[in-house]
Amino acid sequence: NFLINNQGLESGKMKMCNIRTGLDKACLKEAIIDHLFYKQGCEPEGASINDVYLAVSYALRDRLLHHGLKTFDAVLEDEDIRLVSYLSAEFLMGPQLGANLIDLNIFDEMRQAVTELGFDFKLVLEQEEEPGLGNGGLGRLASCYMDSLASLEIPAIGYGIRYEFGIFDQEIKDGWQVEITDKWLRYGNPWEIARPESSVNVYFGGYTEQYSNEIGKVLRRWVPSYVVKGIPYDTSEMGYKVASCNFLRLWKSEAIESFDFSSFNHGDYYKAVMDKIESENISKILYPNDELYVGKQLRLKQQYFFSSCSLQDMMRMHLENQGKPQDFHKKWAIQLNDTHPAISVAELMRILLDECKLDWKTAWETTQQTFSYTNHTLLPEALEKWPLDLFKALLPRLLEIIYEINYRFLEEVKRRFPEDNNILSRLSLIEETGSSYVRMANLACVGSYAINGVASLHTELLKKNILNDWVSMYPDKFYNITNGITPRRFVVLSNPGLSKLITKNIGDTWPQYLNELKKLEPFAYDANFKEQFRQVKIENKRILSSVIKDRIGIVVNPSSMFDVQVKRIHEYKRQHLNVLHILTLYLRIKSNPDIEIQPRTFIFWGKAAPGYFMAKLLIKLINSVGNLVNNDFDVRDRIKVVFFPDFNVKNAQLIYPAADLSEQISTSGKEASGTGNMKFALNGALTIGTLDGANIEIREEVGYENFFLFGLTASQVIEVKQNNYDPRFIYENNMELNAVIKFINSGILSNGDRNLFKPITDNLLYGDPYLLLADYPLYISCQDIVAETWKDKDKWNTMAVLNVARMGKFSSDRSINDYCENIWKVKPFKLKIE
Ligand code: B1H
Repeated sequence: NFLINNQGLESGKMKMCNIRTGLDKACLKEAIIDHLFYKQGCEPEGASINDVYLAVSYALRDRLLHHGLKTFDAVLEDEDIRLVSYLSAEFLMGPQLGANLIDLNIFDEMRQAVTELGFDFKLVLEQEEEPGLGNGGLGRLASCYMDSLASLEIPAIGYGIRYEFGIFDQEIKDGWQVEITDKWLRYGNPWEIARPESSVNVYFGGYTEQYSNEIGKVLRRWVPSYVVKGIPYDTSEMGYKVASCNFLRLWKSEAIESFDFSSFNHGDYYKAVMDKIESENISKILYPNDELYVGKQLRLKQQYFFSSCSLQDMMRMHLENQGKPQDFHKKWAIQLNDTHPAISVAELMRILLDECKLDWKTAWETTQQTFSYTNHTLLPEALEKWPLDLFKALLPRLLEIIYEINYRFLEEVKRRFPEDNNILSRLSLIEETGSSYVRMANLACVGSYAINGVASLHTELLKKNILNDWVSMYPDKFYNITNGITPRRFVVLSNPGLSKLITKNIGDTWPQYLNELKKLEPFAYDANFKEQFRQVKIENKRILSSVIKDRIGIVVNPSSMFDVQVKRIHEYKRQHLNVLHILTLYLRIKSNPDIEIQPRTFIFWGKAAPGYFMAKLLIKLINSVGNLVNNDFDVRDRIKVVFFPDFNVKNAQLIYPAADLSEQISTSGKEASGTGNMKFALNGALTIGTLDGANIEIREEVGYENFFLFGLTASQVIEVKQNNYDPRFIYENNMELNAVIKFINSGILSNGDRNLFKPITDNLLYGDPYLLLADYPLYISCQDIVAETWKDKDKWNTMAVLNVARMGKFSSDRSINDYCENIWKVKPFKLKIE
C-alpha cells in the first residue's frame, strides 16, 4: 500500500491505494501505468492500443487473482467442501475484459481511468481477440456454467484444452465460406497464467505387463512407447458481485525433455524432433465439426490427454490435502460435458488401481460416485465410438480396464435380464458389428451416478430412445436439467440500454435473481415504458446496421423487422426453410410489385464445418439469394438478406440485442436444447419456432400467445416418416413451394448454372430427411401471422416486454442450482474478503 493523490476524490485528499487490489479510478490508473511500464516497456505517451489493452487486462487479472488465490487456499483444505470439476473439450469464453469489469462492478471506473489516460475505451475493448475454443452451443454452455458457478459461489474448476488454434475465422468469398486459421494467441493472452510447476505426464502406446510389488502382490502396469507433458494455463473466472473466484485450467501439450535421449544418443536426431512435434500437435487445434463424429486418432489423443491431466491434477490436490484415494468422490464432483471426456471413467480407475493401489471394488465404488454425464444430442452421427484397434494401440491399459468394467457390468445385466441377450449386446461397452468399437456413451453411463439431458423434451426422448436400455438398468440415474445462459454477459454487458431501463424500473438485483424480471410484467401495458423499450431496440438495431454497413457494405433499414437466424449451419437447423420463405416473399413481389409487404431484414450468421458440403452450399445459396433480392428494383428495399461472416461471441453480443424475430425452426426432436433461443427472447425478440428443445419451455414461460408456433411435433415427425413420407406430393400440390423450388434451379441465382443448388433441392424432393416440405405450408402461414402482428407495433412491443419479463427460468444460475441440488450435492462457500 502506498499513498497517492486520488484524483477520483476531492482534490488534495490523500488515500491509501493498493496497486494490486484497489478498485477506484485512481488505483486503476496507477496500476495501468505500472503494467505499461513493467510488462509492455512503455510510458502512456508511447503506448499503442494493444499495449493499453494488455496493461488494463493485467491490472484486472491482478485483482481477480487476489480473489482466486484466497478462494482456493480456503476450499482445498476444508475437508467438508466438495468441489465441482467441469470437464469439457470446449469452452467458448468470449472476450474477457468487459465481462470481468462487470463482475467486479468497476466498468465505469475503468472506463474513466482509461479515458483520463487519454485512450478510447471502446477501442481498448474491441482490441481483445476472443479465445474461440469451442464450436457452438456446447462450448458456450460450458462458459455460461463457469460464470454461474462463480457467481453462485460454488468452488469449481473448469478443465479443458488450450488449443493453439481455436474455431476457424470465417470469410465469405464470392458467396462461399473460406476458413482462416484462428491465431488468437498472436498478440499474447493477458488473462492466463502458465503453471509449469504443476505439469503432469501422460502415457501413450506401448504395452501392459504383470509384476509383483515389494510384498509380492501381483499388479499390472503400463509401459508406454511415448510420454507427453501437459502444462496447465489458468484463467480466473470471477463471480458477479461476490468475493470468491474460480478458475479455468486449460492444458497445453509439450514434449518431455528427457524422454528422447535414447533417440539422440543413437544419433536419431530426426526422430527426436518429430516426437517433439507430435507431442505438441495434441493441443494444436480444435476439431471444427459440430455434432459430427469423425474417428481421428488425434482427437482420441486430445480426449485422453486432457482427461488424464485433469484427473492427475485433482488427485494431486486431494492427496496433498491429506485426502485418501478412496475418498476422492467426497472432494470432487466431476461433470462430463458430453462423451468427449468420457475416457475419464477408465482413467480414474487406472489411477486408483495402478497408482493408488486400491482394490477393484473400492476403486469402482469411488469412480461411480465421482462422475455425472450430460448428453447433448440425439443425432446418431454425433455418437462417439472408437475403433478397437486404434484404441488398443494408443491406450492399451485403458482398454484392459474397460474390458474388466464391461465384464463385471454385463454379469450384472445378465442377473437382471437373464432371458434377454439383445439387451446385453446393446448395453455392452464394446460394439461388435463386423468391426469392433468402444462406445463412449456407454462408458459414460456405466461410470456415472447421474445422467442428464439438456431440456425436457430432450431428456424424454433420450429415455425413450437411445438410452432406453439404461433406463431399464438404472432408472434412478436420470435427470433433466434445462440449459441456461448467463444474464451478465448476454444482457448486462451486451445490452446496456435494456439493462439500464430494467434497473431504473425494478432495481439492480435482477442479474443475480433473474426471476425478478417478473416485476416488469405490468410495464408491458405501460405506454411510456414501452416507448423507452422501443427506443432501446431501435438504437441497438442502428448499431448493428452500421456494423453491417462497415463490414459488408450492405445498407439496411433499422426500422425494418430484423428477422435473425444465428447458429451453426446444419441441415437439421433448417436454414434452408428460412430461405424458402424469403424466396416465397420475393416471388410474391415479382408477381405483384405493389403487394403490401412488411419491410424485413433477414440476417444469417453461422459457420459450416469445413467438410460439410451441404452446409457450405447452403451458405452459397443464402448469399446468392441476398445478391438477387438486395439489388432487385421491384423489391424496393422491402426485403434485404444479409449473411454476416464470422459468428463468434463478440459478434453475438451485437446481434441478440438487435433482433426482433428469432428463428428457431429445427425439425422437432433434433435440437437438444438450443441456447441462442434463450439469448434472443431475453433481449426482447419474439420467437418463431417449432416444438423442439428448449423452445417448448420458453413458450410455456412466455405464454402461448407471445410465441409464434408452427410445425410438426416430434412424434408427428416420426409418424410422417413411418407413413411413406412423399415430399414430391407436397411439391406438386403447393403452388408457391413449387415455384420457389423451380426458381432455385432456374439459374437466375447462379449465373445460369441450373445444377449448382441441385444437391439441396434434390435432397428435399427425394427424401427430405428433415421434413422441410412437410413444414413449409405451416411455416409460411405462421410467417404471415408474424408480419400481421408486426404491423401493430404496440402489440408487438407488449409481447416483447412480456418475453423479457418471463425469461427468468433460463438464467444459467437456475441450471447450476439444479445441478448443485440434484446431482452434485454441493453448497456455496461464501468467501469473506476485506
Ligand atoms: C450440441 C454438440 C456437439 N450437442 C460434438 N452436441 C462436437 C457434439 O466437436 N464435436 O465432436 C461438438 C458439439 N453440441 C449442442 O449443445 C446442441 O446441439 C444444442 O441443442 C444445445 O443447446 C447445446 C448445449 O447443450
